[in-house]
Amino acid sequence: MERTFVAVKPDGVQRGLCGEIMKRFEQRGFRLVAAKFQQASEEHMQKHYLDLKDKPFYQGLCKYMSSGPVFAMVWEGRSIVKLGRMMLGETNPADSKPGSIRGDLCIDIGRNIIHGSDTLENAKTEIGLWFKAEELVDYKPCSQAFLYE
Ligand code: DAT
Ligand code: MG
Repeated sequence: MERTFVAVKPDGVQRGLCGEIMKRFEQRGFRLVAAKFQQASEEHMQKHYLDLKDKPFYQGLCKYMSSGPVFAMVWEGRSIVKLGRMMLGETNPADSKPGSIRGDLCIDIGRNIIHGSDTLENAKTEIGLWFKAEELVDYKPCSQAFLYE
């Protein structure tokens, strides 16, 4: 099983889309491992997006991401890093297919409502940045035998 880090961005929170986004991960069959609602500091967002530090939009992105609350989550399931990215759609909502979260729910690349880890390695780093080990809840979901052969 893999874990990935997903966060509803300030625009998604303000637009009331946390429930819709959680619903999609739940209905796919993924297991919620951790969740927290918080306003992150700009320094925290700079660490989160460190790999983009040379991009022209980096400062604005980090400022924006710390301008309001985000809903941070860890989800678990088979191949969830890849499948989660497919559920998100492309970085630019204009390139995202209908049926994907960004393709259904947003328009602008700078207001694309959701973050999801792009590699297993980044997922591990991001989960460690946002959550303490004891915040990751270990439990046995009763649906496993009906989700996986
Ligand atoms: P993703 O969120 O799909 O992983 P990313 O990691 O390349 O995309 O970039 C992080 C965020 O930065 C992205 O969700 C929105 C913003 N962003 C990316 N490219 C941008 C651009 N060309 N102009 C403005 N914002 C951009
Ligand atoms: Mg990314």
